[in-house]
Amino acid sequence: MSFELPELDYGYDELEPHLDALTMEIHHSKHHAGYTANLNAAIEGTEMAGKSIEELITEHFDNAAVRNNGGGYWNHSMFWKTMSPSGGGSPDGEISNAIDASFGSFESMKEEFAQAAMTRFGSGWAWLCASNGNLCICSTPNQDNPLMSGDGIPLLGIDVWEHAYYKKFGPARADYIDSWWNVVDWNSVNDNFLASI
Ligand code: MN3
Repeated sequence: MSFELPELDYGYDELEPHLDALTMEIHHSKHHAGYTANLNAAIEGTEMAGKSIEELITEHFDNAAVRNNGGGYWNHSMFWKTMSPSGGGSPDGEISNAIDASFGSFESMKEEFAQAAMTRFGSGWAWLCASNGNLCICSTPNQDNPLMSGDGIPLLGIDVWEHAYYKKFGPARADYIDSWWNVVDWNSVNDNFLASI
């Protein structure tokens, strides 16, 4: 069994003007496709073939090809699912209550999340996670994620590799983060939260 590049639920241009179509196309059809192909190459013909992506990235963390490409596969698959042309605004439902309980307010959570994304040196991700009944924020380098370390179950993540924003925003990572909130699909984040508890 091999992994397939997941299709997006929207067109490359449908997150405009917040995320540009060219970046979306390259990010999905080149970067994510590359992680997918390299992951398949790393596991083909080994005892790892047939394992779930979660099993691969947690049980074979010490295998650099699986860690990097499996992480890239998992992280981007979640990233696309938690964005939508109809996204943005503020959450409601269970995830909203959980955010208020853990951070005091939605605005406080956004500030802490943006800080984690801004201070991730070099390439990586910032995450909103569920952990032991609370929500928490962290960041990881490269294509690592909190599943690998057991630090939490990711509910939402932002890719802060330069390939995610440089064409439109140049070095202005803060502007990319500001813009990205406009496409976050809180219904999807809420679904991830409900699945985590
Ligand atoms: Mn990426």
